[in-house]
Amino acid sequence: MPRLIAALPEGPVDIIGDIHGEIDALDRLLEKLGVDVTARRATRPLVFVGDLVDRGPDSVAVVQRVADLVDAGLATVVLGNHELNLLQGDRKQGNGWFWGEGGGGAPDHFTLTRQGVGVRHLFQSRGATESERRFILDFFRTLPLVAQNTHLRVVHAAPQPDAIAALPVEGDVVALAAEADARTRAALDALDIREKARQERARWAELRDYNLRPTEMLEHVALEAKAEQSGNPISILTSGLEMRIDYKDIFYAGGKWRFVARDPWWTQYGTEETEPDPHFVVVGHYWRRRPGQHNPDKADVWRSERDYGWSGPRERAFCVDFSVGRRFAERVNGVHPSAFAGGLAALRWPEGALVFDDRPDAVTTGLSAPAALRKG
Ligand SMILES: [Mn+2]
Repeated sequence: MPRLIAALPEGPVDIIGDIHGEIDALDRLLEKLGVDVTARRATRPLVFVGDLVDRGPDSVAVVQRVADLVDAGLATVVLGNHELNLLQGDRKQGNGWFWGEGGGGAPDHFTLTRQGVGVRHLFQSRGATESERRFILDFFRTLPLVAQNTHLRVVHAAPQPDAIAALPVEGDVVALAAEADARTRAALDALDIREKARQERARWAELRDYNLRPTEMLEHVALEAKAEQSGNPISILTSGLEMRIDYKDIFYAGGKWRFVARDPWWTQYGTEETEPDPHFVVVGHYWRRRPGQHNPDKADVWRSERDYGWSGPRERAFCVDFSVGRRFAERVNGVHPSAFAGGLAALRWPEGALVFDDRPDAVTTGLSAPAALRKG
């Protein structure tokens, strides 16, 4: 069984954001970082924050590339929610490639909104073969949930101390998540919340129809979603914390109407009154936008006071996911690659420089690294 908390080297590392099947972006970024894929050489260790797969053109190639780097001793990868979905056998929007094009039931579609109308499109992703599926699952089963050293902690979504403390040294992530979910379901059943949530969903076509926006707040759906998330340390680490939202803010995402949204833990990160977390923390998952690309939609949650800056009162939290996973939709919209809003980023630690696959120059994140790590 894999160790769930991996040790990172204490020196410089490059931390790479969510890739979502964008193999060309990954290869360009690796070249910029001085990684020679063929010779299996890198200038410094790499850390991947997870969400290697789904939505983009070739998730199989991305997993193969990253697995090669791990095999060569050059990289550490933490598990993201998209990897966890595949380990759990969960068919989700954007992961139909895993079951093979045309071989896994219904074709995998997504919905774009144009002038208030949902328009369906097919994902353009290469399908996996049977042997590729086995290889991918075998690789994902080896991945930890946390990677850290004295000063730096990397998880995919929320680095909640209680969730990390709840992890055994080694364990099967799928089994641990199932045990936690069973406990949560029993607690919700004792309050009859699951049955009431089921009835609420049934009134609204299981919440799947974009054109059927519920005209009421579904309180039990919200309660259930929040409890399922916060009762499961694996879910917290891989897909963050959730909070109930007001009815006016309900939104459609991932093929469903949503009554909870991502809880912005990073705005308070590092302010614990007792034993403050000593780590700087780097995550992915939050679809951060590059400056000038913000829009008022609800998925746009991660903002920083300065462009490319760190978050929280002590500026210790950083999201390195700059939404390269939006490129599949940008292509459908006819956006030229030179104008992609989303980019694949690497954060160079401890310098705090941010390198993009599609930008010539690195930008600074204004990181004030621990004194012990600073030169001079
Ligand atoms: Mn994610």
